[in-house]
Amino acid sequence: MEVSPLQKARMSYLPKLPASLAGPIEGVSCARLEAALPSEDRELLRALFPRTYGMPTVRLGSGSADPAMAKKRRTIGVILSGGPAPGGHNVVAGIFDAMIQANPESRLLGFRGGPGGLVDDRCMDIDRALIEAYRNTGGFDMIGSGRTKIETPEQFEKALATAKRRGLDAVIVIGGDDSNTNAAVLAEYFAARGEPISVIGVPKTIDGDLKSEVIETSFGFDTATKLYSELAGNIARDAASGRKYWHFVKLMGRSASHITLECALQVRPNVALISEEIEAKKLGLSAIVGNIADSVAGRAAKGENFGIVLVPEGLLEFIPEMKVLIDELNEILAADEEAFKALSHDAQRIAFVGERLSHESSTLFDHLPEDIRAQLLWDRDPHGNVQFSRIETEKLLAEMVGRRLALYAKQGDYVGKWDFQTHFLGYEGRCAFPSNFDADYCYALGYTASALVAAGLTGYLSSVRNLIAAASEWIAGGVPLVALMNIERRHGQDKAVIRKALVDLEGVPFAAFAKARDAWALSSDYRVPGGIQYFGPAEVADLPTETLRLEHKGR
Ligand code: FBP
Repeated sequence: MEVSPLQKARMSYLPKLPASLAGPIEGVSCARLEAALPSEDRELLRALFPRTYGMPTVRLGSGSADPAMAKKRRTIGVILSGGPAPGGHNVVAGIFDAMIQANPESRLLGFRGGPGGLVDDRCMDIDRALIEAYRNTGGFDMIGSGRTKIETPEQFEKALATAKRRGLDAVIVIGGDDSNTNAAVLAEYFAARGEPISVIGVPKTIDGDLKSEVIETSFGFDTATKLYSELAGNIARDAASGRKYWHFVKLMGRSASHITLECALQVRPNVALISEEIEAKKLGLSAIVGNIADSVAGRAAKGENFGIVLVPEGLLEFIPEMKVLIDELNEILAADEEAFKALSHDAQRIAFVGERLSHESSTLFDHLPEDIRAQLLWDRDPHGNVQFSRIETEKLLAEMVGRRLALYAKQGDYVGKWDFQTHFLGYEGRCAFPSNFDADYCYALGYTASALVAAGLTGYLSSVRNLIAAASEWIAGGVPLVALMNIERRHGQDKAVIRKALVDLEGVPFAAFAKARDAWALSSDYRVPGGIQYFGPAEVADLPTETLRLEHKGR
């Protein structure tokens, strides 16, 4: 395969490692710290995960491990799970390099197409040649990804049968909150069956919502937000050049608004909606539209009939009346799944749910444009999530703002020219070449995952922190997966899942945004971050996100 000049150049990039992992694996000690417990639903989680509940956080350091254990010949299976995120291939490279360094006879198997690959035993050998071809590249195409939820007894049996057939010592799941829920459940299942097969997770997702005290960020967030910020900055400059459009830019990130917040800090748009704030302030759709229309009218009064609005992908679910509607839809679709699936037209589907909704939700549903109503009824993903990437929230808002401005104009509160463009930035950010930060972070996470396997642990999430410092000072370790879980309603049932970390409205990144946004609403001083730099001075090429920098400042 012919590779691009950039790919060729990136092949020789050597990711940096924390000092504690730089030597041989038998020189890595594993200190068990205090027990890590979930912040809520403890009794239920203890009952569901009796063998992996209450384990300690661990820290890897320079020291000595049991050499026989560390250098054991192992077969490890790896799964890339959920949406792609830049750096996944470097995680695999980190796992591979660490296990081969410990024992050159060890073997890495890649399960194809996500967790379903383990269930159905679809796998391939990952050898050095394959690793070399994918170092520092974006994408998950080395082995593919998928979103299968492992939950039926038959799926567990099949996963175990595959693991035994392939002689696996460990399974490493590289995934987001749902995928690591799979990892937690699998670890418990193997332990309950007395099978000595480790299950270790790696925190992936561009959404940035898989984090905690010890997981400072998920990988992929850095690269994806840099790419979206570049594009949003360019769009803002185009708006200021053409002076005729308001741009409504929806940004990926299923539920949490971390991506939107980071892009706002980078670009300084006229409006950026933060779903978590909207939920906390119980702002309805009408109030949100009013806020945007006020910014448009204010700018029009200065002769500036252009601007940029950033909209988080999952916004609708955080608007109180929409959340009630979506919850009701989820229950209806789960309860009457077969009857609903038998319907073949949008109009029939809309009528079907319309009859079953409460009076308030049915009134709201009726007022939404027909294409949005249809999009709200599209299939949930295998984990029960509404697929917000497919709902055109940016269009809904732009159209509603247009209607509100017409009203303002009638009242004499708006004199201006209204025209808009809509964009969705999502898929284009998930497979970019990882930034230097993500290339290093991913490699370190993979290396750490291998070291956790070598320490005989199961049910842990690989953790690398102190990420604002030089990579040599990063701290590697692991956090028990169950400590990150809570109970949530999915597919009409209560389920134990890894808790999504939403934007902290008390946190420093949000405070920085909230302080500046009133000025941004009327100003055209957009900030244009430009493209990701892979080479050049560290202050340009190795910059972490504003979110990470400000969060560290707040510690
Ligand atoms: P993960 O949580 O699996 O990392 O997925 C992230 C994401 O990119 C979301 O931001 C988005 O809503 C979703 O995947 C889209 O999923 P799909 O690739 O199935 O369309």
